[in-house]
Amino acid sequence: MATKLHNLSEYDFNSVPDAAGMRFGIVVSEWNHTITGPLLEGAHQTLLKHGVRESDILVKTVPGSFELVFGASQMIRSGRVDAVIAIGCVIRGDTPHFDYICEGTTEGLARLNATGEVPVIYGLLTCNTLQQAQDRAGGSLGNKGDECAVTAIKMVDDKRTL
Ligand code: DLZ
Repeated sequence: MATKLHNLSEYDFNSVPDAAGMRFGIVVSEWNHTITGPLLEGAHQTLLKHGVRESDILVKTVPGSFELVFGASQMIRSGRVDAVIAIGCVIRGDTPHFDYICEGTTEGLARLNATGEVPVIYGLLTCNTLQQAQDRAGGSLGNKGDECAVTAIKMVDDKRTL
């Protein structure tokens, strides 16, 4: 896809609704924490920048990306969040494991999105190399966490205005 043509952290600040009063959950994978840490930080800071209160951001860690679906589902069931951002990073290895984790996680998050009341934002990096992940976690292509936070705010606003 064309992330190379688009910096993940660049957006029109004024096009993002005021997020004061909105509540967000961030579920983040411990696997590849050198990548998911900066993604979490990006999402967190961007939410604050748009008026979200610190106390309205709930952060939970899960062991790996495959567990993001369950983590997001639990956050939704808690009734404490208006949107969930799921953050993970899968890096291709020598076996087909990569494909199964990517597929299972993506399918699970999509299912939550389609059937639920709460939007789930897709912050899963699926990379062939560590360098590709670093480029998207605050490196040369920006930070996917920033993009996810902006998307989450827009989705909560959309839901309120629809
Ligand atoms: C097992 C595994 C592997 C090999 N690679 C990754 C990865 O690159 N990124 C990631 O988030 N998780 C990985 N995992 C862990 C799985 O997501 C999951 O936690 C385990 O299979 C247990 O369900």
